Amino acid sequence: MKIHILTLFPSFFEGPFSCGIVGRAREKGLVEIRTVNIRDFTSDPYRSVDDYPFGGGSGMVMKVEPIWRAVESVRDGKELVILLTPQGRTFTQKLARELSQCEHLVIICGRYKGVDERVTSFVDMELSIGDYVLSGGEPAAVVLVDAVVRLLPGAVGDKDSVDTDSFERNLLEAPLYTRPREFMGMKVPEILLSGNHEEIRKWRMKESLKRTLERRPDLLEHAELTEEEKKILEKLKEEKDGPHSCI
Ligand code: 9D3
Repeated sequence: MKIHILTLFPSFFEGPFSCGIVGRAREKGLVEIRTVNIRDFTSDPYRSVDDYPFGGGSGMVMKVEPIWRAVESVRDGKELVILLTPQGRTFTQKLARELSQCEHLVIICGRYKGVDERVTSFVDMELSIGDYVLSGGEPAAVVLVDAVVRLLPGAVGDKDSVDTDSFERNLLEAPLYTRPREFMGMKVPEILLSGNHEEIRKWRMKESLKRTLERRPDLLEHAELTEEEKKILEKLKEEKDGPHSCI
């Protein structure tokens, strides 16, 4: 996969893309990530990338021509052009999976108040990473690239840990423990020390469903549960709003 990131702050990405799974995926040649400085595509002596908004108002707007030229400079006919904007559709694990099938992603990071509306005429997709205000598209690009690159075959050592990731199944995971067996009086659940793999599997399934029901009931609407999971969930729901809560 090839990824181009169009930005006014190429150095923003030096750390995040050299470390961890993304850094290793680059070293292995699974992905080629390049930053493109939008300022290199200005044509005036001041190299201006922004200007005042027509119609007035506070703040500056990113100009359309430098962004257009920067996109043109990386086109290969296979690109999917993404604009990161708080007004885009929300990025999800499902979309990460779809984007991981693309040959070439071109990601435009906005700054200031936003980009000239005409940029949307040459982008394929507008994405947000969630309902909070960032100061630019760069941190969102780091999130998007991380979520996509770790799905590339060979990026994560243990394939299983990708498949069973909580959002791949719309379920939160069961609690995890490692040594020591006791910490400040808090003991690791006996079942996990028992060596009984079938009982451990059932315990994890129940804890996973319990957590999801308590913390993210919205996820359960999209979860595809096995018959075994459905039975456990029904029991958990009964326990939750059973006879005790009927007033
Ligand atoms: C709050 C009103 N605006 C600021 C004057 C709009 C605005 C424009 C640009 C708010 C933030 C930004 C910069 N953010 C992004 O470019 C961005 C973003 C985000 O802020 N939240 C979640 N996802 C994304 S993707 C790009």
